[in-house]
Amino acid sequence: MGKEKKTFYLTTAISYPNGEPHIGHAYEAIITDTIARYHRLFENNVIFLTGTDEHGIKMLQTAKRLNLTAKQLADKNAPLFIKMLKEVNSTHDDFIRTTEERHKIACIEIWNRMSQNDDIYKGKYAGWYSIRDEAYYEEKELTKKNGQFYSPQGTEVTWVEEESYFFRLSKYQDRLLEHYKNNPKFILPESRKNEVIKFVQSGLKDLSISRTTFDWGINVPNDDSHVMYVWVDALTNYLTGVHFPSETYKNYWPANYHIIGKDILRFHAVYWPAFLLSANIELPLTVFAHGFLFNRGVKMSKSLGNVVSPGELIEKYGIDQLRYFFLREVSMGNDGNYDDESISRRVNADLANDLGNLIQRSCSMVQKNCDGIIPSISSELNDDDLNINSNVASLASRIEILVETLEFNKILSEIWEQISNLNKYFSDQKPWELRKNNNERMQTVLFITLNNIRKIAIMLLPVIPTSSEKILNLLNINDADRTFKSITDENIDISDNRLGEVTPIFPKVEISDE
Ligand code: ME8
Repeated sequence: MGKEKKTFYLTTAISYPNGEPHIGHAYEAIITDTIARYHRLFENNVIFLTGTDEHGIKMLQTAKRLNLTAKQLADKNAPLFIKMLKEVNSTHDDFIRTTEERHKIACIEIWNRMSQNDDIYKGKYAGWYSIRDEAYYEEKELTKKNGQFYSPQGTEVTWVEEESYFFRLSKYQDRLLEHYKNNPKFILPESRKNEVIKFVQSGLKDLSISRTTFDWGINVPNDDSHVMYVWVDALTNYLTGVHFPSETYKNYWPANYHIIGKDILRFHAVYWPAFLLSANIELPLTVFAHGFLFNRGVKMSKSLGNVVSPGELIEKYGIDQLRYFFLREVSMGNDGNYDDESISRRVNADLANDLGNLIQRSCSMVQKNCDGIIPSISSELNDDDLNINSNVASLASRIEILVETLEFNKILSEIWEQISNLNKYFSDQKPWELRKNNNERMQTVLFITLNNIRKIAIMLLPVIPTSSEKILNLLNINDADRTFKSITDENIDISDNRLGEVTPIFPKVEISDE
């Protein structure tokens, strides 16, 4: 029996399909997909869930404006999210739509469990609500401009008064604070943790968790006049995705990571763990809040006319190029910027020049001088050979550590440091001169270069999957030898492999002078 696989469950937020997917949705899918791919490469048993959040008043209002029912709007837009995921090369295992029957069953179950724990009571809600955020706010959190109140996210709020079921959130204040203290990785990055702790310390009020003034949602058990608050419904998707309430959900639960944007941290780090504590379900291990992406420092908005669809960027640069750019340029947890110049610069300098040229130059030499067959080590290894080998190989364990903390920009800068060392090795050894006077040494240098390119391509599989596959195909590497373990496996010998056709893997992009 081999080593038992560790299960690894991770999720994105589920998107509101009240419009088309935007670059923020694509960014979140790319990050989460990269984590999932690394863990599969580490041979863990991964489940990666994503989907759409289809209930609530925001969906209903947009649908009305478009003369559609909310369900028609969801049916029209959910496929666009599925298409976007395909375009970014996402390897999610499941796509959940909250209008599915399986999800209703999970929501009713969690509601009943919270109710059985005496945490739900009927009352009357009178307070502020933001439809854009689908969130309740206290007046002290709002700002007033020209007679209109705005939420901390800058969205309009309206006054709501209606009968509502309440969840005893206040009861969980101390247990939440204790959980944050005892589980330092529950909220990441560290920089966002304090804002959550402060919010909870400032005193939690019970939360309104049902609505009566519209019916687009999941009915409250035994009371058809109420639908569940959309966030109770939405958060429960993470349980539905692993077949809750069937006991088998425990095969994957607790989730390892909920990957979400910084604007919805309160729901995930305060409300969600409180619901779970009430329903006596284990808490997820980490809620990671990523930053927002801006186009030249400006938030995308229809009124500014600067909305770029993920599809447009992918068409222009290629998906691996975009995945590389976001993961390299944006430090996880911080906001990030994108614009044509910075994407082109990264693609040309890092992918086309540093990595692409190295592959092109070394493989062309094998093509021309070794009949297209990777040579073997034919001379004694010297210090230069041993150094580059050990530097590249030691990256593997570094990456395993950096994947834990999701530091993708560090992973990539360390990989590129070694790509640069390998370029230097290749230039210093001058195999084109060795060809004339020391064929054995030339063969050794070519072997070492290609073998380290192989290792680097495996480390990059999760980030630039299609291009890494191309590199590994070029080197004729078996499918079974494309795991993380094979990076340091001494038994893998690529000499005698016949190279595929040597063509540029990363075309250069034109830099516009706009
Ligand atoms: O919030 N940059 O859905 P959503 C980066 N349905 N990420 C961004 C972004 C940007 N410019 N704009 C949005 C919802 N996001 C709820 C979630 S989960 C149980 C329910 C992120 O479609 C945002 O932070 O508004 C969120 O994580 C995700 O995109 C979906 O946002």
